[in-house]
Amino acid sequence: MLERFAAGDVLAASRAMSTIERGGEGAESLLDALYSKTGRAWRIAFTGPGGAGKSTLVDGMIARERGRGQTVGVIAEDPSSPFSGGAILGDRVRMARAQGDAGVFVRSLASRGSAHGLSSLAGELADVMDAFGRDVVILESMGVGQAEARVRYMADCTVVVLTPESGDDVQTMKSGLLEVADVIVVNKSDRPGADALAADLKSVASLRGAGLGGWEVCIVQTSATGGRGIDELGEALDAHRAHMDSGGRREARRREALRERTRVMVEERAREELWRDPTLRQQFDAILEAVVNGRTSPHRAARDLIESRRRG
Ligand SMILES: Nc1nc2c(ncn2[C@@H]2O[C@H](COP(=O)(O)OP(=O)(O)O)[C@@H](O)[C@H]2O)c(=O)[nH]1
Ligand SMILES: [Mg+2]
Repeated sequence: MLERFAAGDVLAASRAMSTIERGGEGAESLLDALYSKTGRAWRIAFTGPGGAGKSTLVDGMIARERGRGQTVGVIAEDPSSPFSGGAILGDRVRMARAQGDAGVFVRSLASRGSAHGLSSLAGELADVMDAFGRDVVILESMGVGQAEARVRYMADCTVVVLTPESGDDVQTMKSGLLEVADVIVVNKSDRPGADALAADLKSVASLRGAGLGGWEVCIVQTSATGGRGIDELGEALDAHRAHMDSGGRREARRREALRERTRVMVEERAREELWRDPTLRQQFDAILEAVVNGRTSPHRAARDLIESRRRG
């Protein structure tokens, strides 16, 4: 399978992704084997509330990338994702897609309803797309909020999509948004309130100035269904990419992301290993009785348990 994968066989890539989705040891050994082939693709994450227009915008970006000869992989954590493959920007691309454009590879995952938004599975599928040789990998995930801090580690560029309807929510999480977003899109700008929201975001962004990596969040207004602002969004993404490509910023961000990913894996394994120990589980049950009966506190119980384990 790896041979056919390396030869660009789409069926092999699709199988590889199914293996990853099943998880377990099969998924791990495959990811181990593919890892050295990753790192070439440019990754862009689109996040925002359901119905904000993410898929429609991604569609526009697919068309843009195809128009300049880039191959695209899309991972959508949204079972209802309706990708037409560039219906907005031109018939040429749509036609190409209709005839089975091999340069666009879309994988939808049924949302796992995870609190983390874009799950680690999506990141691993992005690795597969990357190893498969896609030039650009686009991730679409639902939800905006605190949990989306994780999105920062998923991609080279994070696009947060909002609409005039998200106005009130935006007020409460404005600073959090500015922390994770490289580009904020105010979509559905054909509706009332869009200009005010965009102006508000712009003033907050400029007050805040450049954030991590010396980039000031870029605010773009679009009307995705009407095709308005799509070029501006594309230009903002290009500008961000050019920024990241200089001064070693891209490498620095990837290093940060890999540190986070690896850290999470070490913690998960440590936790699993801990609870696999039957002695510990017995001790836990016993000490829990003492906690319930008020003879010791949860803090003390935890301290004693770990201490006795350390002593062996
Ligand atoms: N009025 C208006 N509707 C839009 C716009 N962009 C998307 N939509 C519509 O909003 C709905 C949700 O769009 P979709 O791209 O699936 O949103 P997603 O859930 O964020 O991926 C669809 O019916 C779109 O046609 C826009 O700019 N203006
Ligand atoms: Mg969608």
